[in-house]
Amino acid sequence: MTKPLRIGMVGYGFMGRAHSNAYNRIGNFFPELGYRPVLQAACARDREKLARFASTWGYADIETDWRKLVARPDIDVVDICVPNNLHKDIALAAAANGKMILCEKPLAMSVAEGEAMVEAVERAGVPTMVWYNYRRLPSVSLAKQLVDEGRIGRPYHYRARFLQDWTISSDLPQGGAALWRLDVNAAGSGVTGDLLAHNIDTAMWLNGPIVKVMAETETFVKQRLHQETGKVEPVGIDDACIFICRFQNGSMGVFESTRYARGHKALKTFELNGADGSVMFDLHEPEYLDFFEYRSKESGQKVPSHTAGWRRIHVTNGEHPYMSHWWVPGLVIGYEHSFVHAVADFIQGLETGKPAQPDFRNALETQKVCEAVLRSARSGRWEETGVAL
Ligand code: SOE
Repeated sequence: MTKPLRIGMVGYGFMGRAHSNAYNRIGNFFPELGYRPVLQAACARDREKLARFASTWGYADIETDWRKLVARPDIDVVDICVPNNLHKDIALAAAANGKMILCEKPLAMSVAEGEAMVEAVERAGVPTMVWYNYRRLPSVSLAKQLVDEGRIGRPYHYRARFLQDWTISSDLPQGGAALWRLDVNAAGSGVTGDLLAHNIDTAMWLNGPIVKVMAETETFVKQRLHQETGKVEPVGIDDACIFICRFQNGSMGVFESTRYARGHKALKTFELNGADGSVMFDLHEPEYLDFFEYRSKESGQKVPSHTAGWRRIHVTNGEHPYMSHWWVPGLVIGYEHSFVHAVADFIQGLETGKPAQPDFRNALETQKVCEAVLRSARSGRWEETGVAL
């Protein structure tokens, strides 16, 4: 018997749509799951826009006050898809009402806020998950499988980039509906929390804890019109961030993120190089994982140099992570499916009692790295992350 999982969605922006789409798809493609999301109510302040969102995606009801939404007895899961400065208060109230919580990344504005959230949900004993969706692309999950199978061997290097160009114009205001990501009071940070957090989450999932970091940040446009105050105000976010780091396993990392890489909309890549092999991923071609096998795991032998080479694995067949749920081998899926997989994993966690990751506690570790990165950019020194995975 499939049980309903009644969703209370807070927010209706880009992520509200991505998550709602995932809830709507899951029953068709993962019919074996024991819970089926029901779009019970959506919540935002603008009633007219909210009503349009609710009818587009199929929410049965609307609320204009999140405090009412999180207290409703007909809601099982609160999904937080609003600017980062609201995550903590909504999560604390949802936990106090015994709700499960799905929260957009990054977990919080700061480690202190994140710790309060972890404490609240663990005290309430409610399942949680943070939407670090890129883990759930089949090719990224395959990279994890190859690492876990020991095909990379001793890791030496990790490198990751997330490059965009949408904030270059100094005419772009900060604050308000779509542009809260430029307002430090709403976002907490710039590319570090918004883009690098994704890369850090994937990196620590694949390659273990990051223990220390050394960073540089830059804010290229120093002031912008603030849409809420109507005044030109200083820009408090990092427009670009580069950092180097050490992983606990001894490997070295290099990360770069910017919203000023002219021409790049979402160049997101990572690479892990080890003694026995390497993997490379590029979001522009999400259905591929590039793999170099130096030593065959099966034979234990070095692959002969004249046949060794980078192999493009087309991650589309039923043996690849998640793919048996979709089409026939050779046919591709994309970005939106990573969110469907996140819902599937969360539900599976409810069924098995083995919580889907990253839960709030796990996502707090990414928050610690982000905070250490920003600290290092200010201090000009190496900073310990305090990550305890
Ligand atoms: C920013 O442009 C953004 O939408 C992030 O907020 C998302 O987390 C990222 O996946 C894509 O870029």
